[in-house]
Amino acid sequence: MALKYISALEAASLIKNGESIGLSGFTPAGAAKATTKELAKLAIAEHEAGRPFQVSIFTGASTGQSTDGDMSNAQAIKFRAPYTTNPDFRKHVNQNEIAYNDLHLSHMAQELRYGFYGKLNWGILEVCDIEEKDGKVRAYLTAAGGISPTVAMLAEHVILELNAFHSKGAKLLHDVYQPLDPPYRQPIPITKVSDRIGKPYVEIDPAKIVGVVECNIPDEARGFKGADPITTQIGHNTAEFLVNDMKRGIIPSTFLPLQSGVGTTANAILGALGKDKNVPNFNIYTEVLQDSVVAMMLEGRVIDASACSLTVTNDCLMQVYDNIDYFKDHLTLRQSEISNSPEVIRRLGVIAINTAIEVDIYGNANSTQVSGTKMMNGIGGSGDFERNAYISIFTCPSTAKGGLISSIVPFVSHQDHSEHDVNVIVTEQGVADLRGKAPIERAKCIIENCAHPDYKQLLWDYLKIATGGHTHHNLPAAFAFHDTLARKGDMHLTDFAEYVKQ
Ligand code: 0RQ
Repeated sequence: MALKYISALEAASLIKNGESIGLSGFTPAGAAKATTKELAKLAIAEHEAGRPFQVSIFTGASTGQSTDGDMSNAQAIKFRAPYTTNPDFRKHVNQNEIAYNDLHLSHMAQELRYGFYGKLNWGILEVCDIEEKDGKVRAYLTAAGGISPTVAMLAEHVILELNAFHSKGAKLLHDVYQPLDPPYRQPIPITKVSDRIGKPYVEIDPAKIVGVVECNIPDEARGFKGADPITTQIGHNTAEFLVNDMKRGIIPSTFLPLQSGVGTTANAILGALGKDKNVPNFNIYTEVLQDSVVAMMLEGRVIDASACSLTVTNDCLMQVYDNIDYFKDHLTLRQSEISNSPEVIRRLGVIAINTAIEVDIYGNANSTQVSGTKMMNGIGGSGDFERNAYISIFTCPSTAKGGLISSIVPFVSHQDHSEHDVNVIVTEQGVADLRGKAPIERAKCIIENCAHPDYKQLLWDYLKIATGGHTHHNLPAAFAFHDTLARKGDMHLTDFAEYVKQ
């Protein structure tokens, strides 16, 4: 059966108001983008003609400007899951215009299959190559595994974006594997980072494919700000902590695979670990591979890596494609439900390092909501990894916004990770090792080691007025830091007397 080639505009025109779309990709890496860019324009035209036009969008994680940005600016997204980093999308979510469901990334594909979100009308997959064999179409993915096999299986209609920007060599990186659903699910047979357990392509019923859109569009992943003295110090503190744990025999001398989240701090930590001569060459089992890891792989510092996406700058992506003979043996791209699988993370003993917006004195962490109400990015895979890690580490600078905000607070204003899932907190001030500590000991350890000197006394003062049983709090004053920030613009000005009857 010959596949039909259509334009991105023709593809977009097929999608109707109220329908749901599943996209390839994980972060902007490998995200289908030609069709949604046209869809955003069509939505604007529909709105100008007085007709409603909104769709639901599901992907592996976030996407780039062509989908999350342009579509949200066009008021064309009704519902979106599971993650985003786009500033335009963030603005519309925080204006309450989009129903955004922020969920653990390992859950997305299976929840679609379980039917939690109803019918999936469209699947749009970005591919680097297409083959027809044995009556099936083999679609070769580009820079990410995402939820593509699930999308291809569930969608009524499929559009393939054949993006010539990606090298066909990308197909050598993929291990496509979709587990069966309960009660038939089997153990995922990954016992080391480099294991491959699936096929290099997504198999699709050709009858579903309505068209192939040829395009040549760069990936929309952005670079991160370079390391500054604070993130560099967090990196050093984290590396030193892990080396000590290795010397004490807690981490085996062969080391354990590392996961590191997204962002400036995450990049700096990996950079510091790479430079620390006490850390042996190591493996990475993560969801998002950033530029710093690709560089370390080329140096042989990182031996094998498994990820869901190559969320790298386009220069870095080209470096991978140019050295594909090396990377095909050392780098594996997987589906998000495998890269982030609790089962595999716990089996491999992954050390998880993610960044929090704020943490409280007991170790609860907020990764997503500024001041408890404004969405930043989403939980991403941080919960998948931290909950199941060998050692669960959260990092953050001790202050934000030039010192007006303390990242260590009496009580988190939103909770993504509970104290039960957090072993260690690292700021540029130091390291709080919370393992084996009761709540009050945790509070003292965090204030002493992680809080900024400007905020230490205020936090000690809070502990003095906090009472109770096992965990001490003063509920009227628990959000005094946040309330003071909202009223006076500076957490330094917190006065507990305003909250507590003397
Ligand atoms: O704001 O952009 O206006 O300057 O938050 O903070 O310091 O640049 O740090 O790039 O490491 O991001 C938690 C957002 C940190 C990220 C978060 C403001 C700060 C700045 C960004 P500006 P930095 P980073 C894998 C794992 C959740 C998902 C996750 C994240 C902006 O790490 O998205 O871990 N994590 N996924 O000023 C108010 C505070 C603040 C604050 C920072 N306490 N109050 N604003 N900021 N702390 C990825 C995937 O799953 C795909």
